[in-house]
Amino acid sequence: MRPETEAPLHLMSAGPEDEDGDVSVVTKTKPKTAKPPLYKVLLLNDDYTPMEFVVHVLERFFGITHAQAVEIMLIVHKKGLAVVGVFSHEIAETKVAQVMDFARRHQHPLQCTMEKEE
Ligand code: TYC
Repeated sequence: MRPETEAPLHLMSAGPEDEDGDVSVVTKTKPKTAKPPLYKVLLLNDDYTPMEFVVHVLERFFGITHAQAVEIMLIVHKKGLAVVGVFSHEIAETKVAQVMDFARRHQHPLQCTMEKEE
């Protein structure tokens, strides 16, 4: 657009082209909204909780298949701990509470914790 013919902002056409054939493109930068942090839910090994109980907990509260649950349980058993899933703070807190409550009610010392990612 030639500067000398430039109209005041409030009189400018909203259409795609002005009288010079210039196409106006509205560019907007999206305001950045901080991403909410994610939390890893960790399952810890112990010497007393039965393997089948851990597998059941994983299937029940983390919606994974029996085969995946066995895999994760064995990782925890061999390595000491494993990440079971990654969730928002609220969901992670709920999962931890569900696992801890279920283990306590069955008198198993199974421990589940959460940890902020990165
Ligand atoms: N180590 C337990 C056992 O030998 C099994 C176990 C696995 C316990 C995973 C806790 O998070 C756990 N019975």
